[in-house]
Amino acid sequence: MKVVTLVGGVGGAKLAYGLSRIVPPDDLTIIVNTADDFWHYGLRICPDLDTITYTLSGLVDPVNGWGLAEDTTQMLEALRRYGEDAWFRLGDRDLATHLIRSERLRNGERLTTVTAHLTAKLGILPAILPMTDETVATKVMTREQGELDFQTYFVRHRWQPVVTALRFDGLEQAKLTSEGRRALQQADIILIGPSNPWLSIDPILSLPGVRALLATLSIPRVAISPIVGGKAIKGPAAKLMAELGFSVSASEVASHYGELINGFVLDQVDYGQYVPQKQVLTCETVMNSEQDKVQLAETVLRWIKGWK
Ligand code: FO1
Repeated sequence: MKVVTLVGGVGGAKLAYGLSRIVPPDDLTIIVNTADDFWHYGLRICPDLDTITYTLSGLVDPVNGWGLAEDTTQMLEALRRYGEDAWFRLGDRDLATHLIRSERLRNGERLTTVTAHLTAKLGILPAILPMTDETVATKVMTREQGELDFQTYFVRHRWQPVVTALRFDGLEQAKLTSEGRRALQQADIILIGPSNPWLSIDPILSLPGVRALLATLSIPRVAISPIVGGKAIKGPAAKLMAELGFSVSASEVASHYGELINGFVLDQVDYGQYVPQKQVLTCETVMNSEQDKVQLAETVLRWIKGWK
């Protein structure tokens, strides 16, 4: 059973971790949002790729859900000595990832092969694929500050400005990688992780040809809601939905994906929500422990395998 999962940051990483414990590595492909990526002090930072990589390798900071566990901040302190704001918290050990990646990208390597190198060195067996090798950058139009780069909105302003619109710069020139395309074409199951639909999953789905490709695949295409009991498990999904004029509910997430999905997983606290024209699984979706992650992956895959 070949499983492809589309994911963003922390929520998606937890599902990917659960899947990696139960799906043979050759049968699992993780396609990751790269529209959060940016250049910072000459370094190429790919937060979602790194969150997935650190989570699967067991190195992730368990408190933040991103960055490396027990990392230190001496570099940031040194930056501040020069009067720098140092608003983006790059840990000292985390820097190694960005140094290697930036050097290799500058030498003309694709982000796909750089990521394969980094993940292999950390002992990760499933394929972790950036959605594209080209640059796509989320731009956030806000009421207070006009248009902001994604990390400026998300980290510097702690996602407090009111969002009026989103756009993905560079999307028209970007393409899904050949590896990602092949994985989707050979997939038996596609799972959209409990990541932010607007910020993390839409950039992947909006790459030229991706929605059309998914529509040709007569296989289970299932999304897991990141909205539980009218709240986001983590991050700005609920606030953003309200600001963009949507009701904040799991069923609204299902209708956002529309016909791209034919199955939807919502949390047991949302039991009974109206999700038309899809197979629906209601179960515990909040992943705190390692066991929760494996259990959600197992429950969802078992349910899908039972589809008629
Ligand atoms: N998120 C924060 O909220 N504050 C940070 O200072 C921060 C630093 C950071 C450094 C490396 C990295 O890989 C991720 C980092 N993140 C930080 C997380 C990340 O920027 C966001 O969670 C994602 O872009 C949203 O998915």
